Amino acid sequence: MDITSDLKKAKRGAIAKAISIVENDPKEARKLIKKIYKNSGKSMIIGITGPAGAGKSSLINKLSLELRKLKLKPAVLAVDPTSHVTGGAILGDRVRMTESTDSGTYIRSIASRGATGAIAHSVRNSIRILEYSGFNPIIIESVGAGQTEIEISKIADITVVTFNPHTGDSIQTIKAGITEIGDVYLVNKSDLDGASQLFQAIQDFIGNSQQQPTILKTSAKKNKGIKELAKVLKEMMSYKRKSKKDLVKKQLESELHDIVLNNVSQEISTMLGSSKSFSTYLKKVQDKKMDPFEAADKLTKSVLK
Ligand SMILES: Nc1nc2c(ncn2[C@@H]2O[C@H](COP(=O)(O)OP(=O)(O)O)[C@@H](O)[C@H]2O)c(=O)[nH]1
Ligand SMILES: [Mg+2]
Repeated sequence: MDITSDLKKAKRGAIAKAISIVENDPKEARKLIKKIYKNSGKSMIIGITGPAGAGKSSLINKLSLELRKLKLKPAVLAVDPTSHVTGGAILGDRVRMTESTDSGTYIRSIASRGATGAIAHSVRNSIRILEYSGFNPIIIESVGAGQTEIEISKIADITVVTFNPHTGDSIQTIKAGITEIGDVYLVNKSDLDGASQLFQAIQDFIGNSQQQPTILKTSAKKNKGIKELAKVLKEMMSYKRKSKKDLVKKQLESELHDIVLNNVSQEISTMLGSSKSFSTYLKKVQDKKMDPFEAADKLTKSVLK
């Protein structure tokens, strides 16, 4: 039977299967995306990023409940670079997010497999599946580990950056440039010492930046500030709806660009692998008869001919 009719009914098994296809089976994934592509680009994507242990999963668990009270139907994709290595991380998240799963929120971990391009690919297509199944917003939890979080902010319509008082390098991180990506900055674990100082520091540092981001204190543990966060996000969702179309256009431009670059790079890789001139020039470079740049120029020209 066609999986799409079960996806339309938001059947969990079908969603899980479809996301696995998108992650593991490029051929089948293409067939599936062909069927559901038309319906994509409708849901708001909320990226929630921050260092491991910032409390993102705990927060999202509570946040989903509040979003549902506001008549929204959230789903969560957790992009977890550790999930391949340690099952523990996923298990921990499952435990932390049971409440929201019970209430109907769909939650899924996606392995990031290291390569940023591959993450973006799986995430984008998983989003399409969740959109097809009627979820909105789609929350992406990502560990703030340099590249990944920048990638996620390309995909997200709304980006939430989380900090907590127990991360000593928070202010350093703030200064290191991720300040540009946030629509909302959270000081999570506000029940801990130092939250107010951190809140103040963030406010001083980015409060009067051009985007005028919202800065909030939340505690997943004490269930504080989360209702407020849900309200802010709902407002942002309707406010950003207007600019969403343009954003989607830009995102598709960058996706198409990525896919073509990826295709071309794979083809060229294969060509080089079996190319006689590659081994000839390589030998010259290895024997110090030609420098690598000259050899690369000649090879590039011959490949692009
Ligand atoms: N004190 C306190 N601890 C929290 C809070 N939120 C999460 N934690 C704890 O912080 C740890 C990491 O939480 P988790 O949600 O997995 O963080 P993530 O790695 O960012 O997803 C867990 O032990 C949580 O119980 C909070 O608001 N206050
Ligand atoms: Mg987590």
